[in-house]
Amino acid sequence: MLEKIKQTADFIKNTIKEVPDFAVVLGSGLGKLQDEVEAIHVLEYSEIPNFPQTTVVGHGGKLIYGILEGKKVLMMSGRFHYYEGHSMETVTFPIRVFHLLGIKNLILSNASGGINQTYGIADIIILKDHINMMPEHPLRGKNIESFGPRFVDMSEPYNKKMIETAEKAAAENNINIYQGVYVALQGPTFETPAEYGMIKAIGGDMVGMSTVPEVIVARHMNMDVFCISVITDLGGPDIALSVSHEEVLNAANKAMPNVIAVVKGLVKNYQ
Ligand code: R1P
Repeated sequence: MLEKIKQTADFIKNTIKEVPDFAVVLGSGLGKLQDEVEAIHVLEYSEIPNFPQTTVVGHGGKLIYGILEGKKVLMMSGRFHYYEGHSMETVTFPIRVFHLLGIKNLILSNASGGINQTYGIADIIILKDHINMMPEHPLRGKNIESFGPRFVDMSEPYNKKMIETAEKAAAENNINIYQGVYVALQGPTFETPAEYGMIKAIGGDMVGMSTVPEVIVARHMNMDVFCISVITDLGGPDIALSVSHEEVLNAANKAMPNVIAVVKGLVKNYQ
């Protein structure tokens, strides 16, 4: 795998020829953020060696390099999920590549189901922590010391300074924003009411099927990580609301102006 990661990083390096300040991963239905980037290079995943293809609606399949708020960003429009059948190595492959490109800051985004009763549809939440309930750990197997240590500190999975910077951007734009704990499950089923009850009981504010493997691998390599989540559906132990992926995409779309304002403010002001 290491050889493949190097090969992919070399290919991207030869194209963009600069070290981006930030890598950004776009979650379900959050693709509009890419329109904010003054694109310099757009690479289809299909033309990048070793890059998997996206299979989920609402996830593009493009790597965009360009300028956002005066900063160099490499934006991944479309991510890979474990439930698609990928191994954890494949799910987190782009994060390893970002590291070899010299990128230090990672901004993630996702669509999630809200359990915290103060949340409403299309609210935006900054991840302050997570609970990993995925069936496989992305760092299982032989450790590659050049990436990071065998045992990884996770006392600050989400960078406090990035959170503060994003909070300020939200306040300046009069955007109501929360901080919450994200619970990662395998999917692809949405949660049953009893599962929502469990997530609430263990301290989760929201639930989704991505992100956490990417965070773990990024922290393994000591990257600074930030994640913003859009509440696209609501659930709870006593609430049986049906949900579809289409509704998820619609709610994500509704939240886009706020997501864009917060991410732009973060990119602009985080040093
Ligand atoms: C379900 O609608 C999909 O949306 C979320 C869930 O994890 C699942 O993949 O996608 P992202 O986490 O990629 O935003």
